[in-house]
Amino acid sequence: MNLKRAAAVLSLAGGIAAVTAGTSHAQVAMAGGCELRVTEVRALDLQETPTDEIYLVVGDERTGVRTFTEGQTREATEFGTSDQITEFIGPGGTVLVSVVEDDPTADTRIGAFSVPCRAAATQRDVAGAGAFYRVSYVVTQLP
Ligand SMILES: [Ca+2]
Ligand SMILES: [Ca+2]
Repeated sequence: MNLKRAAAVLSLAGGIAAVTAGTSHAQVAMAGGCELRVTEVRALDLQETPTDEIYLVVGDERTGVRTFTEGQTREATEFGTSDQITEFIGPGGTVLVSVVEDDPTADTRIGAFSVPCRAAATQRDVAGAGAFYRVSYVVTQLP
């Protein structure tokens, strides 16, 4: 095989690979990754009385602290900036969301859950240290 022909074959192979990837919806969706946005936090059972001081850790971002009374629901936007409550999830990756109760000395970690790169609008229960929280979130697949 001469070089010119080899180049033509390689080019053809590359073209086929590109078309194959283009027709596979799953691969295209994976390629862009996902955006996770926390939307709402609800206190079903407090860790302390009369209020909890709660912050979230979304990926590598920590939000501000907000107080909760039992049964209270807060929009995630109340916790801080858009950057603090959204996080990029790499293709095939996951992002950890933690619910933490703020204390003067050592904070109380109520629990955490892992969010995969898969389109969803759902909620997860986070229970621990005598407390019970419900976190709602949306995962959007990026183009
Ligand atoms: Ca506290
Ligand atoms: Ca505590």
